[in-house]
Amino acid sequence: MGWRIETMTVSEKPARRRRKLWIILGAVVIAAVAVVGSLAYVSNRPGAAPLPPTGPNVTMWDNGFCSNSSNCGYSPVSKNVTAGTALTWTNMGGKPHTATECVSSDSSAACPDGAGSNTSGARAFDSNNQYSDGFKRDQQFSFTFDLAAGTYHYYCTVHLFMHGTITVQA
Ligand SMILES: [Cu+2]
Repeated sequence: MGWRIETMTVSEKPARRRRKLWIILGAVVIAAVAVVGSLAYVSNRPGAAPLPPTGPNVTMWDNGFCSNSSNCGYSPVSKNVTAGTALTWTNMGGKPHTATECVSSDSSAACPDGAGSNTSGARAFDSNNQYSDGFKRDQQFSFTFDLAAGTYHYYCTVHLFMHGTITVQA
């Protein structure tokens, strides 16, 4: 009699405990998938580009994340200036960004349209010369466009999908 009771408690308890462990494990997996999924959603959700600033200015923006061209970039993307104008980029986002002029050795991901009007092979402007790892919120970078008329492509070396152009007019 005592022997039968002992086998029952020994054989039933671990099975119930194992089922409970599987339920807990399942809940943990579901919670982890939910957390990863919502993080992926938040980091990839599109944001609205701010209105372009007035004057010779370009805003760099992001919505706290910068994962594709729909949630960060330059505003305006294309800017016209007359030759000799000093143009200022201001980072209004939460991520570091750069304004790096395209040269022919850049990858097609960074500069899909090539180097544009810069045929020298050396960058006409690059904010990395002033801020080595991109400049941060409220920091600024200026460059005086004493360049030949034409369109100059640039990108962000931190986020290769951030593209912009400055067109210098005589
Ligand atoms: Cu960037």
